[in-house]
Amino acid sequence: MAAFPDVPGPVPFAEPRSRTELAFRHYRPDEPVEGKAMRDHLRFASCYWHTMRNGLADPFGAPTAHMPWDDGSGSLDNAKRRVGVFFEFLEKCRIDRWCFHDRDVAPEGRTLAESHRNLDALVPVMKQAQASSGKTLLWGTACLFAHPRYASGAATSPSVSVFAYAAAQVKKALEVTHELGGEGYVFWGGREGYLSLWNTDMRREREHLARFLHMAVEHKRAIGFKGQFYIEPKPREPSVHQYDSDAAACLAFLREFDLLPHLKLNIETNHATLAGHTMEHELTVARDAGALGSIDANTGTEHCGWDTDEFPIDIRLTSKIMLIVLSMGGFTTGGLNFDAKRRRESFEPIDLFHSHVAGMDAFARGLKIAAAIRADGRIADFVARRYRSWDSDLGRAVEAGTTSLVELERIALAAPEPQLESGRQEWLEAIVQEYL
Ligand code: XUL
Ligand code: CO
Repeated sequence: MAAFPDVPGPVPFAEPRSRTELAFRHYRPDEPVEGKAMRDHLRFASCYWHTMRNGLADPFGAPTAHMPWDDGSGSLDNAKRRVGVFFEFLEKCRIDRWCFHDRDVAPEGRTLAESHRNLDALVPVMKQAQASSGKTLLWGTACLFAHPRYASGAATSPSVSVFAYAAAQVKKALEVTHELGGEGYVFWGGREGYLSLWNTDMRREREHLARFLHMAVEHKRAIGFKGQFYIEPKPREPSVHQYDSDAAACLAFLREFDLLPHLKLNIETNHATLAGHTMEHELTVARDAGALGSIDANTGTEHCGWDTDEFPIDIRLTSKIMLIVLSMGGFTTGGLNFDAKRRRESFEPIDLFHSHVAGMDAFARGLKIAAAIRADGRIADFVARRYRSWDSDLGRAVEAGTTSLVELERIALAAPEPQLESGRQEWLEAIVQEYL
């Protein structure tokens, strides 16, 4: 029996101003933009945790989501049934990829061995679902933050036994991701930080986290997993401070511990907001280091201070994101994973469709707007012109490191007062506005 009887087949396509309730108005998977199909630019993924496992509870109230397919038990049968529902959703929503945590798909057992067995029982079911649908795994990960044993961290726990447990969990999750043909694997350190420095040895904890990641790199090699590793920056919530607090902090950490060749960044919009940055700042920092790998596509309520994981439906945001993605030549292993949940009041199963379709259409528009801004060319030309003095002999000498303060003093003493040109910010913003 279909889990979503109200959506009989794949969500239809409609004209932008059509009154059809559920339809794609802008996303056309096969339509080319800059010579590449939209689906290959956007590489959408839906995440198992929000789509299948989030009952929409909040810190003040019970779950509200209607999930008629879910009996609420922690049984393997229930877990297996959810896989079918999820893949029916992916199919009908025209989403090509998915992401999961180990504990989203299989219940935590009473022992680690039992948890491993539970996961093993789900692997053939997920494999079969992928094979028969053609859907693929964008990335897998391990949940190292929900269970009470991780209250003080996983790879940064004061207890080496907890560290070992987390290592075992990651080993297994890596193997399962490999088995499912995953294109990547994410490390998000929800508890890898501290609640108080009074009880924390930060130096040791950061070194332990680096050791942990190096061991994961070694195990990846050992099992022949070719997927991309990502680290996902987030400053706080649940911790007061997380060691992977923003893109720049992640890059510094990776460089300090010789991990930069092995990990790229998975940047999430709402995490950028919590870090006090814009999404385009975080993406630019990562891109310029050659480390922009993938995106958790969501948004938050500005100034609210919580990771509200809302669907990204603002075309100004999606256009800015796609400008940066296009500027680096597109994703390779990464994609746009909707790490997003419906609002607590949008509790009907069909709201899963409305939310994803709205996000997908917003990104389809963002992609087209970004391509139009690039074709217009005025913004890129302006930026290139703004730096043109650096293309002179003097500029090249500074950039190449072949001059000195002594020589620059000689030049500056002989030159007239430097003249600046306008930054034209409002003119540039008005150009963007024309395309929105
Ligand atoms: C939490 C978050 C995670 C990671 C994967 O804020 O974003 O869901 O994406 O663990
Ligand atoms: Co995320």
